[in-house]
Amino acid sequence: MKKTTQLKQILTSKDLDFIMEAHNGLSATIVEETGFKGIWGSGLSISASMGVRDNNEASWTQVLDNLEFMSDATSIPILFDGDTGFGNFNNARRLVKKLEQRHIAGVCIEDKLFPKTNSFINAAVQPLADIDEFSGKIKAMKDSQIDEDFIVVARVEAFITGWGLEEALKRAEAYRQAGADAVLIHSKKSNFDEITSFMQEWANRLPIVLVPTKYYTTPTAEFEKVGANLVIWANHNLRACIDAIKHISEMIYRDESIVRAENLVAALEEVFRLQNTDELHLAEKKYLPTKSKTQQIIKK
Ligand code: SPV
Ligand code: MG
Repeated sequence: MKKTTQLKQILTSKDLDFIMEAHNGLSATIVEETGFKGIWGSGLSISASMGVRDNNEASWTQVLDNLEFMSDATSIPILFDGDTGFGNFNNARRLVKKLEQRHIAGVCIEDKLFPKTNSFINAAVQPLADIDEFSGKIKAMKDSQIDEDFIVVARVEAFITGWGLEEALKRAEAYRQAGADAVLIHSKKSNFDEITSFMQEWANRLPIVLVPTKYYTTPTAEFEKVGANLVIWANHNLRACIDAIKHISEMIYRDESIVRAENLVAALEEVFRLQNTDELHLAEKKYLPTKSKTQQIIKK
């Protein structure tokens, strides 16, 4: 099944589904192997793994190149964190074109201004996009997609920037009318109150996506109870890498030896397996001349 259709089904099915952050081809491969139905192409994680900030410091084509590796390595859909769409409606619709060419299943855009800042940094002073301008951007994106199943998720940042329920609902409804396939309602609170109040009023008008990074102690059953469709585990693979790399680097630095580290890291064979090295061996047998033939050519 097409990746776009897979993501559409994940979003529209009655069951609550989960997608997991990845930030390069390797982590995307592992997310798929683990059993997740989809991948979150996190802006925070991709930028952090590039050693830059989540402020659109990496150009959108640099991010796209990274996404292409993720997409090539996997067969489950990627929902890409498209930040604010990298400009106005015109940049955003070109983004859709380029994502479709790379078999990315959908994109999420947030109603803030370019260059964006991560929602958990100085959120109260972050300006929101004009509703009409952002709605036009969504319309342009939906009008430009070639695959009818390509997904555009509209992310509402009203709660993040300190606005209330009324503003969040007004924005979500405007984006629904503009053609968004789903709404991501974001909250930086450590409890689930804002989301619960939103969900009561929203009443299933469109599929809802949640990112429980800050309200992570809320039991998953609550997400189901309020009728959410998709949960994004947004950054734990990146954070796991940071801890693992720190731990091993410090150990090897102190020991001036890799003896202790050897059994604490993945075996080299596992690296080769994740790279699908066996496939190349089989292809070499099929496509490269056999040794004896090569030797004959060299002799001649
Ligand atoms: C990301 O993963 O980049 C997100 C989610 O946008 S969050 O950082 O929680 O805002
Ligand atoms: Mg992001």
